[in-house]
Amino acid sequence: MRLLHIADLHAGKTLGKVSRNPDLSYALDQVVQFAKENSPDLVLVAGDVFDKANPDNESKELVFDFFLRLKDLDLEVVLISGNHDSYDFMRSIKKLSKLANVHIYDRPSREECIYSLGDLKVACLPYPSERVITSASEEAKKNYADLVSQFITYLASQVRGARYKILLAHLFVAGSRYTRTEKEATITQHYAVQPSSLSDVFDYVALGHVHRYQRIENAPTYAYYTGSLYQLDFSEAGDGKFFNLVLLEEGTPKVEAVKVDLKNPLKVFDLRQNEVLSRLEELRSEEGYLKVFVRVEDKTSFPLLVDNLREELGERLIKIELITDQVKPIADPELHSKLDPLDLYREYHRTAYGKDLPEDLEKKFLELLRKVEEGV
Ligand SMILES: [Mn+2]
Repeated sequence: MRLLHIADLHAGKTLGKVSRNPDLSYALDQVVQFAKENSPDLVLVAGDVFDKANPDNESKELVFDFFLRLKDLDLEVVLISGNHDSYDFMRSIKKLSKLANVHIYDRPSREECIYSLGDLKVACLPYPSERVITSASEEAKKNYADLVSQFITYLASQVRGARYKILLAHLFVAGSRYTRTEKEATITQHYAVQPSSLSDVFDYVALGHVHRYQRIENAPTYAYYTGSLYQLDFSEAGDGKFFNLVLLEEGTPKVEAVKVDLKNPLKVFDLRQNEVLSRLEELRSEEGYLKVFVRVEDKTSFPLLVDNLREELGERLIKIELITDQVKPIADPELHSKLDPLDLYREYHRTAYGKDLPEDLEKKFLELLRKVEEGV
């Protein structure tokens, strides 16, 4: 049995004013071409199909065309919602998508969670939002990660007896290395599911959510994030992009990472003000989209410099950020994003107002954070 595992398409993603749909389209062409040449039995799509809860028409057309091209190859597709997808939107296209052999699991459900194909059973865990996972459990007092773990145990019990068993899930597993584009609040430790929760009942765990390709080393089975299909924003600059071909046979599965060619690689440059002009030629010859940090020594000439860069690089220049002594860049963005949002806010409050965050403000902040989390 051969499976393709892809994740985090984020159709409708923009970078500044630039649509990334051409980048996605270019990546999906490669998935279709690979499927044509390798004839898998099934494609697993591990969530975040759309970047926004209400996808624009162009993004819908791109995704639906992808479905139809896979159908033309006689492929079955199993797809789950990610945290960027709207449960209700995914539900609204569920029945129609079935005509294209695309089987959508729009929200976590104990009743509708298993997809079967011959000897294979796929247990589906769409992004478990706190609201849904709490109401899906009899023991609402447990913490989020425990509830998700319990849900996975339930899913494992539902696939027993099948020859091949897969878990398809959109969630954050503790210890995985992430970039900054997964939506900050969903990747904090409160939401981290332990690798040990990924039951060894499953032959393979197809994960979505974290955008960097990786195997979960401490999991009791073969568990992979395949990551986003193209570099979504500058925190992913330099990252290689992949999807997996998984061969299930007796014994251990064989996993092959298939590298995706990028239409517009993202690049970050960090320049001193006085070297900008001398390096213009180099910047001009770069392909893809650019972000340029300029370390400013003389603020008065900065506007002219910006004009110059924009004129030379056109729309490939997505962002210019100036760095002065007053505003220091964050030295290690990864380190910073590992902090809990509440900790970051507390730190901000201390720096900005010189005192600790008052209790009522903390309460209000957590309330808002929860609303953002649940996409209200
Ligand atoms: Mn994502």
